[in-house]
Amino acid sequence: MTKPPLYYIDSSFAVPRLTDGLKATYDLRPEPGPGIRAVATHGSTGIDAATMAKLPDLEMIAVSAVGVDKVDLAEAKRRGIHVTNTPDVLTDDVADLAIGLMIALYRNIPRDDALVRSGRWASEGMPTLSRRLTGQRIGILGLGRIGQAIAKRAAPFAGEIAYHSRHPVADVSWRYAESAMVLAASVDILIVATPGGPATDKLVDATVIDALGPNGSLINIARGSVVDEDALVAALVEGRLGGAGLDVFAHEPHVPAALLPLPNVVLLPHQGSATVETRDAMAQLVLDNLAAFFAGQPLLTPL
Ligand code: 8YV
Repeated sequence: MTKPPLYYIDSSFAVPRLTDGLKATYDLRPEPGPGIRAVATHGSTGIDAATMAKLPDLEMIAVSAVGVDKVDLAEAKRRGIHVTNTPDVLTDDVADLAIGLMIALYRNIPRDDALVRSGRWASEGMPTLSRRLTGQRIGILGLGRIGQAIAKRAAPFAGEIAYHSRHPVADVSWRYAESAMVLAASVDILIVATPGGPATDKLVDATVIDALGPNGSLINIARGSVVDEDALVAALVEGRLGGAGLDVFAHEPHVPAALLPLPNVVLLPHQGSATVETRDAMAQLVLDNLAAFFAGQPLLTPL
């Protein structure tokens, strides 16, 4: 049986489970063109309207990510193109990493690991003291699946859990803050867990960062676009923000050079969902959604 053509927008986020599965089942095309009914892509690459225009027969876009901010959803809707993503299977990993970034930042794990690894411990002696994480007030910006998973992990050791979302979330006991600003002004750690895209673009701006203040810390495991990165860098360099743990950036894989020497920053290369187990599960979900589409069956995780 001939393999249906598929336009695959590859990414450094890809794993063999996905690329091998796509190659085994589809005629992977390196360029868009007529006759191609489906596209597979990643959260970091998505697909824009210009590319969709080169796919006159496109009916299905399968995204290996929960975040679809790089997919032109308005154009997909206008053309009646199905879009699927990979929610739930990555929630635990992303929430775990948010906790890990908080611990790494508060306890200076990268700094102290480097001290031991470099052999400087004997000559330099004990490093300066870190800060206690237990008891800190934690604010979560965006209380969706990932935000709620973070809150449940942090609640046993946090002084308080508070959040801001567009609307209060039913059946949660945590304090609701009316805005990102109000939330930032009332917590010690602000964790960004919102979707990316126009609705959240630079939601964490200079005023929110200043409200968090010199004793505050920012954790971002969502999208770089949600934070005004220039304002963040300036606040960290000038000491107006106490610290940051960042897994995402405005222009990945490029990271502002001013961040690199700062001791009060932990930097990761977009690792939220980057475990063997989760990326395999995401890949399988992409493959299963594509198989359902071509079989004329209901899609597993349509937007
Ligand atoms: C990567 C992510 O974007 O799920 C998301 O939204 O940010 C990550 O999983 C990547 O697309 C994984 O393939």
